[in-house]
Formats: sequence, structure tokens, C-alpha cells
Amino acid sequence: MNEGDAEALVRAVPDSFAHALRGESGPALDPFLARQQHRAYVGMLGASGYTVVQLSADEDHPDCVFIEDTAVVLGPMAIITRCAAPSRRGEAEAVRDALSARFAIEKIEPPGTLDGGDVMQLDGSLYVGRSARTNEDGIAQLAAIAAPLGLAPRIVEVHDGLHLKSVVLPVDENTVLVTPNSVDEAALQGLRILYEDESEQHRASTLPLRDGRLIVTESAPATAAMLAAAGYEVAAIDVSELQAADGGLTCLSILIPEPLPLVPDLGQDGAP
Ligand code: CIR
Repeated sequence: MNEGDAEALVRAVPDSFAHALRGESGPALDPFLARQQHRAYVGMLGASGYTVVQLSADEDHPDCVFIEDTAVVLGPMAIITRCAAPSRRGEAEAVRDALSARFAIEKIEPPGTLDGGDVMQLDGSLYVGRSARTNEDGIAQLAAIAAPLGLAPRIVEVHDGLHLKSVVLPVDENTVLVTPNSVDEAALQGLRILYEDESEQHRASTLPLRDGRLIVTESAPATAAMLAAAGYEVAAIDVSELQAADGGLTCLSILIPEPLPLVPDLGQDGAP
């Protein structure tokens, strides 16, 4: 990755995407369609001002397109996660290689599990979902890594959703889109909450772009209309095939919005 640009790290869709994890069975997943939809997403990131770095697909890891889960960039550090799903653990290696030139590498160790989809950074605060994928030990390790930055994670109980960012989506720096009755909303105090339309539960996903537009999944038109009425410039995108494998819009990229200086003199594992 290069210094100086806002970057988006993404990963191509493998043919093995047909075997991606999913909570509910449905029609066979189509890697060709997923790839087309992923290309449109990557195009939107690029058009909005991100320099996109795409890692090649890993056929041994059907879920590798959901790159967000493998690493969390936190200030000068990149935390390599330990995904709860054993089939996903090998995804992190290539991501670590891509990030290690610019970031001090930290790592979640067993028995901790933490998926990047459970970590949300908004308005200077760090939120972490306690979910089926992120356990107590993973949260404690995240807290210890974040402490030197003066950040204490705010824990959000996720009752109904794969990850925190399956049901609490960034809309702008202090606004989130929430699926009703999915999380303990007390933990979101201080943020403005907008709600996903009741008729579209778990279909809306959002991602603010660098050019001021807000990407919203085409599968949630009523929620998109609500967001447009609230003043957002909505750009709809069809990622239905990626959603069929329980993905949303945040999980398809690791966004590095601020240019950061190169990490000086780092040895193996990011140790100075
Ligand atoms: C999984 O079950 O791990 C993938 N099929 C979907 C991961 C989606 N990631 C995310 O929302 N951050």
C-alpha cells in the first residue's frame, strides 16, 4: 500500500464463493454474479476518491471477499483479527502482508475471536459488538491494544445479526442506521440513530463515500428513500449475491481514510 492516499483494500471473489458461509440456505451462490456486483462496488469506491488496492482471490477461502473481517486499522496499527469461523482464519495472511509495510501489526491471539465486522470507528469512538463471532477475550485484547491510543471500546450487545455492522451501519460521522431490536441501543448513546424500514429487516446496508454520497443496498428501497428524505445523496447498489452470503457494504473493504506516515523501524510482528 502507498503512503499519502486514502486507500481501500479489497479482495476479489473466488470461484469457491459458491461455498461461502451462510446462516440460511438458499439458491446456490453464483460467483460470476457476485464478481460483477463486487466490481460495481469497487468502481464506486474508486470514483469517490479512494485508491483501490485489490488482493487476488484465494480459492481456499470462499469468504475472502469479506475482507473487513480480517483486519482492523486503528491509528498507526493494523490489528490482524482471529475470525470465529475456523474456515476463515487463513484469509488474514495476505491482508497482513499488504498492511505490514505501513502499519505496526498487532494480532488477536487464541482463545480470542474478533471479526472486523464487529468493530466500528465513528466520531472518535470505538464500538465493538459482542456477537456470535466476537467473544469476551477478543474484546479484552482489542481494549488492551487500543488503550495506548486513549481509546476504550464501547461494547454493544448484538442480539440479532451476524456482526455489529450487519445491523448498525455508519451513515455519517455521528449517524448510524440501525435494524430495529437488533442491538442494545444504550451503548450507542450520543449517536443519531435512524432506523431501517421494518419491512426491510436485515436488507439495508450503507457505506458513506469520500465524495459525500452514501451507498445503500438496492434491496432496501424504503430505507433508501428515508435516507434521501433525510438529506443524504443516496447511490443505490445491487450486491444481492454478496448479501446472500450474509455480507453487507462495509465488509467488502478495509478503508484507510487518512494518509499516515510510514511506521519507522518495525521488526517482525510490528515490534520496534
Ligand atoms: C461469514 O459468514 O463470515 C461470511 N459469509 C459473511 C461475512 C460478512 N462480514 C461482515 O459483515 N463484516
